[in-house]
Amino acid sequence: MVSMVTFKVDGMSCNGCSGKLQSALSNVPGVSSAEVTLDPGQAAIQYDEQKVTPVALRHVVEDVGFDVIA
Ligand code: 9UX
Repeated sequence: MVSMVTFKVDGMSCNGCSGKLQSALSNVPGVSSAEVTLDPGQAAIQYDEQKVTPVALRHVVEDVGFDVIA
């Protein structure tokens, strides 16, 4: 099943930031769509729940250098 998750993302300060996060998320196996906006700092991700989890996606955001906030 394809599911969608939206994260609030803290720490992005220019379009390069949102671009590289969108790229990183788009390249994760199981992700079919990732749309990242700078203002508001947000990532909307469609993913195959049999291939990847929200926790793993959150780790991708953190590995790129940003924070997922509540
Ligand atoms: Mo912009 Mo972000 O120069 O990681 S790319 S601050």
